Amino acid sequence: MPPPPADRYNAARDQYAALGINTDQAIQRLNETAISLHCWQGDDVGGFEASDASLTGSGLAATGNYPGKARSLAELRQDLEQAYRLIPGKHRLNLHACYADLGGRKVERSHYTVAQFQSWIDWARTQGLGLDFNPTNFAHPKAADGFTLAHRDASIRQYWIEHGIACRRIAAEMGRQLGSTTVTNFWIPDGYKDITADRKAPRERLATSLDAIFAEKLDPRLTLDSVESKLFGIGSESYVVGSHEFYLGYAVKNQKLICLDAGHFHPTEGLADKISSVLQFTPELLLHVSRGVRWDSDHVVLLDDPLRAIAEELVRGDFLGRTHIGLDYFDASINRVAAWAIGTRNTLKALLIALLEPTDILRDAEAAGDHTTRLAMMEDIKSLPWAPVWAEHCRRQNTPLDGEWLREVKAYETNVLSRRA
Ligand code: RNT
Ligand code: ZN
Repeated sequence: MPPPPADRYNAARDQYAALGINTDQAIQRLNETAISLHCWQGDDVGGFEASDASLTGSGLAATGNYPGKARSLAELRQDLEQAYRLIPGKHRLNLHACYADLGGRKVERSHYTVAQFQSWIDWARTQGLGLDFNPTNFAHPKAADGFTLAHRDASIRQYWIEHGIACRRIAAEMGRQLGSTTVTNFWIPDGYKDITADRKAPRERLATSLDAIFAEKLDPRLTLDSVESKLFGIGSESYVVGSHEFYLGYAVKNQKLICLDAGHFHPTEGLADKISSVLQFTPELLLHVSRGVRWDSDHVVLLDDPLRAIAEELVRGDFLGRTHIGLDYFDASINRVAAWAIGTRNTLKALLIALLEPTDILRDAEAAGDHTTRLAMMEDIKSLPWAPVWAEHCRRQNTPLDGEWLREVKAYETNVLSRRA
């Protein structure tokens, strides 16, 4: 018979205590850390505007045809409620503008107001969730050629500028009504498939468009703006207007948040190493926790070394208070509720492991120039018993343990998802 869970937690607590780590404090700190779940995992980045526009031209592709995808706002909310039941702690929802509640009417994205998002705000309040927000500069006739804010046609730029302005106002109202700051993240697909003759002019146009969007001063307690770079996309392999250098410069100059997406860099480039650099010069940071695989930047997040390194940096640098953690991936080949649960639980596990790290031992070795001890201890720390602490956290939050939550997903699939023809 294995020891009962409480004994396993107590043994782990004592082992960590001997290293100067208080497991109850780590659980407490983890519980104060919100993850923003991305609504778009629930329906393969579709949204419910009932337009014919597809993801073509956006560089985004959700592959797979696993049954049961949400076909309406009501179904998406139902699936989210199920996902949140599988995740310990209170978290957030990250909405894209294409999830507007249009009530069957046609409203231009440039004319969206809080009216199209009031049902989301009301629902979020009942669920105790904060909201984050994103303008949707894709899946739209005016984005069909893959250019939006950097378009050479001023009228198309103007449309997307107005959409951006509208989204910031909506976000501020979300933040006000829910009493929780909404991060508004700007990502655009603009770029070229092949070798580009003029790399300068589109970047000049993007900077001017962003300046127009951000001209209105909004209360930072209600909404914060972030800008997200990308190395390349499908169809923008050779040139992306909003590169890392572009947005890092823009964010530093204008004191915006930079959004670092783990799938948006060269494959051997780690996001973890960027955190302590950008936070020297930007007020706060948004993370899109994701996993790149070859040319795809959006696989389900695993408890792998890159994720653990990100969490270690956030904790070691005391950056959690200045970092907004969002998820960004979409997999249509597996149960979509499970995809949310797997990625979010892994992100929380990585944070817990980092919160349980006896960092002082590593820093002392480093300061003494004893790099042998630093490396040896880092490796030994990997065997410390974080799993019983995670189980204790799940128990305290009344959330299913590892080995349990999947049964709930399977039951939900049988009772709900499989009935969606
Ligand atoms: C695209 C960016 C962006 C999107 C979402 C849907 O490469 O990562 O964050 O995934 O806006
Ligand atoms: Zn992203």
